[in-house]
Amino acid sequence: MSPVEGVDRVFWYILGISFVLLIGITAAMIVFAVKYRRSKHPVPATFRDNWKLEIIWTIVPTIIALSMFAVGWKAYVGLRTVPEDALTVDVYAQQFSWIFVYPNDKETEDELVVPLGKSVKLNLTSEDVLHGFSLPAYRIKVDAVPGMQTYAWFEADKVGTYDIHCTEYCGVNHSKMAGTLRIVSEEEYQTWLEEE
Ligand SMILES: [Cu+2]
Repeated sequence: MSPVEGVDRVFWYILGISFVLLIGITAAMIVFAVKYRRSKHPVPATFRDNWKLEIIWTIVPTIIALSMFAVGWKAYVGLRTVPEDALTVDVYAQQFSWIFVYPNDKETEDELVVPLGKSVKLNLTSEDVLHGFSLPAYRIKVDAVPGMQTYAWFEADKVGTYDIHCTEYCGVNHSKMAGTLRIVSEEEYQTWLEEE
């Protein structure tokens, strides 16, 4: 399972459970409001101490929450485990652009170009303030922190162009701090890499 599938699975899993709960709770509310309305039950009944019920409504939500954690943890591990053969690109965030540095020291601004079929590891840091590297197509959102190195990775599995955003408010031109990821064929990448 790719990290993208992992993240999407958590999203749909939690959304699905939320949806079932929403429908269930709303339906129960309506049924109770109608069935136990004042005109039918003028004197309210009192219930105390129901161990069975209390155990059920403690254990069942705990299991649901833990299962969300388990599904989320699996996706998280996928996002954090970089394949060994990954191509490494250093990423420097600065007000207000992204600098990409390739293995041969080629440098680009706001444009990340990578070859199709490769895993790409991004080593992130910031030259000034806190920035956030976000690549929604690959479900990546990692802070770029001054004086610290963070990382992200993705599998470049489809030719195309994808948006990169800054997701930490970093100054007046934060909204303009965007870039593009371009996934190209291996040959195209090699030619591009050698270009001045
Ligand atoms: Cu920024």
